[in-house]
Amino acid sequence: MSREAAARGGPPPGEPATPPDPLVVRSLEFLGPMATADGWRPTHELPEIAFAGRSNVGKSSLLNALVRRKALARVSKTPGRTREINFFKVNDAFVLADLPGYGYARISKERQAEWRPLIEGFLRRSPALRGVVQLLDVRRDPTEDDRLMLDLLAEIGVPTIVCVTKTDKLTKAAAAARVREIARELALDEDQILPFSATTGAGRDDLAGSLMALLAQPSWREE
Ligand SMILES: Nc1nc2c(ncn2[C@@H]2O[C@H](COP(=O)(O)OP(=O)(O)OP(=O)(O)O)[C@@H](O)[C@H]2O)c(=O)[nH]1
Ligand SMILES: [Mg+2]
Repeated sequence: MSREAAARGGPPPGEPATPPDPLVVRSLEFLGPMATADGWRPTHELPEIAFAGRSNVGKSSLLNALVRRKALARVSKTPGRTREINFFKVNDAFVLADLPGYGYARISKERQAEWRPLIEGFLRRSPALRGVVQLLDVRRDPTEDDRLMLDLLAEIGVPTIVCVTKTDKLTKAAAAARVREIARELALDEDQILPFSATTGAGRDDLAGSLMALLAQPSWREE
């Protein structure tokens, strides 16, 4: 907005007002990885938000889009590679945790089940955890692992935001139809699901706004 427009209290007639960015990133720091349920993890006093989803669903890409960095979190062409929980501190105010992806079909059953103790241990024991963003691919039906994960989140009682990724792969109408379908399959309300694309940035500000609102609430663990 120009200085003149600001002085008038708004944009010129006919020009849409740009809403303020809910998350302006001033500083970012990689805090390190947690590799096992009882292993090292960064200690801090800040609230944490974790990002969960099937391998290759786009967790690292979503994190990068959220903080507007090209390569904060590693984006893999080879799914199933991230075996640790990676922690990133934002604005000295909160911490984002990139969880390892689950359910990659081409790794052994044994390694497929590896995610459970690490992710479950983290979710149950991290004192600062304030919420989880659960990612689902807009083009796919939720898998058995997705349901296990959502059941686990519900059982623990952590506030959860469901985000459908890669909406750029479908037309607007097809994406909206898929959101309705996924909501029906998971018995969720349609407006509990946030559409997102790391490629176009669609949904980035909505997600950022939801996260800031979540972070502003008292921890559900202390209720
Ligand atoms: N078109 C499109 N491609 C995407 C989007 N998000 C991620 N991808 C692609 O999907 C692949 C996997 O993305 P990642 O962000 O590495 O997925 P991840 O969930 O972190 O995967 P793991 O770490 O293996 O669990 C990459 O090739 C990305 O470029 C999106 O919004 N649109
Ligand atoms: Mg990743």
